[in-house]
Amino acid sequence: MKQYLVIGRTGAGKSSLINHVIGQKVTETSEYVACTRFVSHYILNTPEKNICLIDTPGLCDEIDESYDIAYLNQIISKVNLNHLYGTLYVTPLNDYFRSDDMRAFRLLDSELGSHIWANCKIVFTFSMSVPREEQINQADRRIKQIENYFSDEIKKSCFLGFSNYFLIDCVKEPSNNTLLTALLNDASDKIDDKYLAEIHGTASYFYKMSAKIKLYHSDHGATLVDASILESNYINTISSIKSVQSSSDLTNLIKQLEALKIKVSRFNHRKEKYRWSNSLENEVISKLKNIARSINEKTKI
Ligand SMILES: Nc1nc2c(ncn2[C@@H]2O[C@H](COP(=O)(O)OP(=O)(O)O)[C@@H](O)[C@H]2O)c(=O)[nH]1
Ligand SMILES: [Mg+2]
Repeated sequence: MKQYLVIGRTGAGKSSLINHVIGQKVTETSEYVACTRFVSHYILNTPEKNICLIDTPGLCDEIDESYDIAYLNQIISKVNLNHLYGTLYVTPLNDYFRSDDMRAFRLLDSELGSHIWANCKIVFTFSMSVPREEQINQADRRIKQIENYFSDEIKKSCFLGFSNYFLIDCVKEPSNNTLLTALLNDASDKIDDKYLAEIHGTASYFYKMSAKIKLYHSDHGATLVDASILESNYINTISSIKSVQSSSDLTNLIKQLEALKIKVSRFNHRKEKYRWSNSLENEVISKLKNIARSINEKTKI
């Protein structure tokens, strides 16, 4: 079953959205108070497919900040994060990108792990509160702000953009079922064979380098012991690359390679072009990030 984690500020319309997608009132909503205090799973069964939407309490609201860690721990203990199919980030279209949203992104990224962004859709609620002709521009503007925020401020994150966006109004346009249809047919997580071949092809770099490390380690300031540890790290990477099948695998791989880059960056060849961290970045990481971006672009509606 495809499981989606539904996140966003209190009052963004997360619980309303879940009721809207499920087609009946399964979870409480409130105009005035943060009424969702617990993480809850809601399942929709259709004859062909099932989906599960996971409602969460809003992070970084005006109430006591100490709640955030308790809420995050609740998510960690109640949700099998490795089995998430995607994330729905819910935000009102008639709002702006606030500092508490930024803090929520930082906390989610550091506490739940970057892989929650692997197939992340942004759902703009309250869409009918914005004139129709301005809706798309407003949505595009906010998506840009969030994407820039990640690239400028949460540099270590594996967030590579939203895979889809939706304009919904749970109150004024309750019969719109575009989101439900998209969730039932969501296959954006499986990578096309064309991209898979490019991703798997990057393994050749690690075959080549695992042989070179032991030959040239002293030019890089690495001992023979360092070199054998790195050699096995590089060889292990080959199997991680070969097993990539989905967008979330790709996100995890990029994360693993970023960690490897940090590890090898303490070895410094005097010529910049030979530095292991530079070649890893230029020959592999940036290529994989571009592939991930193209995959995201392609699945946008
Ligand atoms: N007009 C309008 N009101 C909405 C929409 N989504 C939620 N609301 C209202 O906003 C309030 C907060 O919604 P709720 O689902 O409890 O937000 P949550 O805290 O994110 O779960 C409720 O009064 C909802 O009726 C929407 O798309 N349009
Ligand atoms: Mg709620």
